[in-house]
Amino acid sequence: NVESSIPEPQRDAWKKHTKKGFTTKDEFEDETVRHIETTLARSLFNCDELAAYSGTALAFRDRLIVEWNKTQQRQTFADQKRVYYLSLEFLMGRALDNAMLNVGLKDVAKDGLKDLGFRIEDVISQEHDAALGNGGLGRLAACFLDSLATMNYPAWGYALRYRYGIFKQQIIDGYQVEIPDYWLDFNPWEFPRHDVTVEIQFYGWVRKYQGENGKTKASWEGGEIVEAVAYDAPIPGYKTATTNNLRLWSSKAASGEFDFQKFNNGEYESSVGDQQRAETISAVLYPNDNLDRGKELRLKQQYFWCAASLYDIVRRFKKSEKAWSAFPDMVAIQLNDTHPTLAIVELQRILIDIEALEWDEAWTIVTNTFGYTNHTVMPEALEKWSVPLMQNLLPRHLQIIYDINMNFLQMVERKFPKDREMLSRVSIIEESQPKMVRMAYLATIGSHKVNGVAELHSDLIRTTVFRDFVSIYGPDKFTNVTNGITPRRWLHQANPRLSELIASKLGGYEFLTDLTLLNKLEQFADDKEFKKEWQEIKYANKVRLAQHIGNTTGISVNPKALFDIQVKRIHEYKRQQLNILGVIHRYLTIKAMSPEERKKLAPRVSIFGGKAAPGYWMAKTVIHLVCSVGEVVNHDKDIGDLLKVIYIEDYNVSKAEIITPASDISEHISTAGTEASGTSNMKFVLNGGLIIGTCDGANIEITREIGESNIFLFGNLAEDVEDLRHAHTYGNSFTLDPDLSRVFTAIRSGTFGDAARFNALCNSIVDHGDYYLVSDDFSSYVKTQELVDEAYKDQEEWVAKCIQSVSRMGFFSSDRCIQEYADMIWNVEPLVPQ
Ligand code: B1H
Ligand code: IMP
Repeated sequence: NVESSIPEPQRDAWKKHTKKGFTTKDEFEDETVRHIETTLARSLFNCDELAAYSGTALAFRDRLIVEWNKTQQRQTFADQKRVYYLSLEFLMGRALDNAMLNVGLKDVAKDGLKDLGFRIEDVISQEHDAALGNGGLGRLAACFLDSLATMNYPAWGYALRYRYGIFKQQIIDGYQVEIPDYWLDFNPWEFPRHDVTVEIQFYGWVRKYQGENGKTKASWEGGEIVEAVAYDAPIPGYKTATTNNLRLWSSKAASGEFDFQKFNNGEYESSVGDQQRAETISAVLYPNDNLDRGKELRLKQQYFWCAASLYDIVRRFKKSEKAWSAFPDMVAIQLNDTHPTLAIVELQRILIDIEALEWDEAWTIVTNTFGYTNHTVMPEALEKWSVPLMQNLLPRHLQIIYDINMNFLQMVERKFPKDREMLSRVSIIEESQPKMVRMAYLATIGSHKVNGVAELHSDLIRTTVFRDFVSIYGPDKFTNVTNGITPRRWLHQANPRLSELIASKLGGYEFLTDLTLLNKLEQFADDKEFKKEWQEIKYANKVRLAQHIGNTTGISVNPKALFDIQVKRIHEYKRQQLNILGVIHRYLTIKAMSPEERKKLAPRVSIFGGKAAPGYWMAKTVIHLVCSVGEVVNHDKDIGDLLKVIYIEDYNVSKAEIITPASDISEHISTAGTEASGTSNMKFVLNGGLIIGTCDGANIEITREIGESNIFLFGNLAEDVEDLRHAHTYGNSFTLDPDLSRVFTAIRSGTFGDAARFNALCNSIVDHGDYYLVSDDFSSYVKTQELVDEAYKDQEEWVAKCIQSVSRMGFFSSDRCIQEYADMIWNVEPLVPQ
């Protein structure tokens, strides 16, 4: 019963002309030149690298879209349960290289481009990153899309089509400067669907009326309408025909009569004003990682996106003409953090207000449909929305939230009679001034499963934020799915030579879709020849990074030195300050050494990178300190190659693909209990680098998998953090480690300039409670770094550790995560193309 706009007799003609897409070099060149000449109106005489990129991308896009169409058809015919991944962030990075590798035509493109006069690397690097995310949470969503398609799950991603992604970072005189990231000038990867639009309502009021059989009904009326337009991006699976869809919503003014009338009346400015206000909704990604600022526009973004996505999902469900009770058998919606929690309320509203279901029947459908992933326990990141704000913007939703809360609290009261404190603790509404809606509670109450993203994190949420909910619902509602990464992008694409070396030993590339096969590498950890090749590849990757550093900073670094890398968002909990204080300690120690002693040292390059949220003063101070230390150290004749301090500007996905394969040691040193998982830790180990880290997030499981002797762990444990903080605040003495004290003295005396600003950083540790326990972990950090120096001197042993670690990383594939979500939470089956 699948509809088609083409009548049966004409379909054969149609099918005859359906394109299959190129497969040979000749066909590739044909398509590329055609696009350059006709789509782009360029020629032999003015085709630059950007035009070559555009033509190549369009040729691959055509190919993807053939498979995309077939996949959508196949999924429509199969009419089975689909997964919908709702995430405000998808940090996709570049698409062309990924598309080439996934359809298995990179070599064809390489040869074809060579024929046409271009180097494939230069063409690939023309692409602007799709940077619709802040960091780990957004990149996780991107890895999940890759795994979902590769494993043939019928799955959709839903997000916003921000006109501006995460800002571009410039470092000017050692300070971060933010530049808007306008990325849509030429984006061959998206398809505007001007026929797929949804009208989204805001503000207005609720009208109560008598429905059939005398029941009171509610209807949301008035207010204003904004239109959501769909833009689709194809998501190709690796070596499969499955090509899923990422649907991004863009906002524009509804083409209603209201505007038209204003326009007719000559109120041009005001009619344009309405339009601009509408377009503002999807204009920009909020650049905060792990921080909730409670802005009205952000709430508008959330509702706009949730409502458009749900409309689409419900429409698709309705096409199969099943009973509403079958909804959860056809639809699984995963909430990536609390940002899409309004989807729960919106589905309940659709079911009771529009589809006229009874509350309980609707609520059963809703809770069986949603799953919620929590990504943080940091109090400042837990979303809360002010009740007055919500009352104004979404009056009907607020009522529904109150009803959800009342039903929930009545259930709790039955279970724990007279425990009033429990009621106020678990209420969705926080009785503050103003009252606040606690989104994590709403998400938990409205979902059938809640998961954390690493074992420690999942344990922590069960014992802290959701402690009461565990006693209310029982422990089974709360589970763990440890994060993972896609080996296609983070090994094969980023580190092609290592991937090839591994394939040569394992007899093929099957490990890219079954990462546990890496365990067969372990037998080569003592193989001299293999180790030599392994080292050569690492060295070549370091040379590549050294070139990038040279080109962008003008500083030349020795690729033979130990590369020590910390790249991630700048945040106090991630403790880049601990790293730079350790670097200063190293610098002062080298300065105090005799030339003989210096000769015994292993040269090091300390590499930092990452963005600070524009309003996060302390994070920006850390960037400034790193750059200022670099200024001094890198020009100190006593130091030479022994220590270099580098800040890599504008860290993003495509830079990560250069940086990750080049690391000897990387730093994952968050205060224990603060980093929910971390995913770059997995990427670095998978690329043959070792890590120094705290017992936090996924570091713990990485240790369990690769073995304690292959990781440099240090610092206090999560279970001791609270006592240590208490001691800082209420203890009577604060004794600073003498080494750390020496570092502070150097900073405060102006060795690195800007003493006033850096004093504040020192004071946050010495005078203001040292919330992130830098002083508590400093000495064990420094000692562990000395162990790293020692270990690096024995290269034979070091490489053996790296190989052994890589061979044991199979668990951290995002394919394994998706399998766990599919089995434990979504209950969906793959649809394998024939
Ligand atoms: C993570 C966020 C986050 N957790 C709020 N929470 C945001 C919260 O814009 N906001 O309001 C944006 C991002 N991001 C990260 O998720 C964790 O810190 C990492 O430890 C984890 O690896 C990652 C993926 O699970
Ligand atoms: P949706 O599920 O209605 O959003 O459809 C997604 C895509 O699947 C559409 O854009 C179509 O290209 C394709 N599609 C949906 N229904 C059919 C069908 O009945 N036959 C063929 N393709 C379909």
